[in-house]
Order: sequence, then C-alpha cells, then structure tokens
Amino acid sequence: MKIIITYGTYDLLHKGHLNLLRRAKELGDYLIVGLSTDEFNKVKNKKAYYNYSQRKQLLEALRFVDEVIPEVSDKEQKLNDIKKYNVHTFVMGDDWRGAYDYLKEFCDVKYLPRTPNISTTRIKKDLKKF
Ligand code: C2G
Repeated sequence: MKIIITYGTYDLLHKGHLNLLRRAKELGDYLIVGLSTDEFNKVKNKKAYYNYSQRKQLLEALRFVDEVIPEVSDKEQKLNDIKKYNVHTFVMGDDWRGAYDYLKEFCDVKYLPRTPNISTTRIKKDLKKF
C-alpha cells in the first residue's frame, strides 16, 4: 500500500486545498494529513479561524483523506512520521519547493503546483468587503 503524507493548516477549506489533497491521494492508496495544531500555528505565526478539532472534522469528511494526525512541530516530526507510517511519498504545494528536500533520502518528495487565485488570506480580505 502506497502511503502519502502532507501537512498544513487547512483553515477555511477551499478549492486550493481540495486540489492539493486530491492530487496527493492520486499518487498512492492512503493519504495522511498532518494538521497543524493551534499551538503549532502560533509557532508558524498563523492565526486559524477554525480550531484544530473543527479543521480536523472538515478534513476527515473528505473522501481523499484517510487519516488526520496532529502536526506539532516542523522538521523533526516529518522525519519521524515518514518512518512511523512507512510513507512512500511526501507531498506539499510548490510554495514549499526545496524546503523538504532533506527528506529525499527517506521517501519521494513531490511539490505540486499551487492553485492560483485562492488562499485563506484572500478569503479573509474579501470577507471584510461584504
Ligand atoms: N495550497 C495550494 N493552493 C493554494 C493554497 C494552498 O496548493 N491556493 C496548498 C499548500 O501549498 C499546502 C496545502 O495547500 O501544501 C495547505 O495549505 P496551508 O494550510 O496554507 O499550509 P501551510 O500553512 O503552508 O502549512 O509544516 C508545513 C506547514 O504546516 C504547511
């Protein structure tokens, strides 16, 4: 079974997230999403509208997603997860291109093109005009 893993905040779920998750799942048989905890978001200096439990519920409702695990740290967790879950491919959007090349000796690393013209930041900005 080819296991795929990806990580993110996935706040205000939108088509860019869905495109990423669908393409990630198409690379294998089982997709694990490392979802940033509220505490880790503070470390990433990201403020999520929905808390971890709400963001987790939304991801778990998607047919592309097989498992959601908490992302509590950056570099070291990814290496541990790859070994723990016997990951075949590590996937991120290409805004992260190069950031995870150090994982290439342990698994495939793929950076997928981001979906243009959509982001959580843009949604928040647009909502202010409502
Ligand atoms: N994404 C995308 N297209 C967009 C927006 C996001 O393909 N228009 C992808 C990102 O590249 C990322 C995933 O969707 O792979 C989740 O996006 P975020 O929640 O913004 O992820 P981020 O906060 O960058 O967290 O340690 C890794 C971090 O947790 C990544």
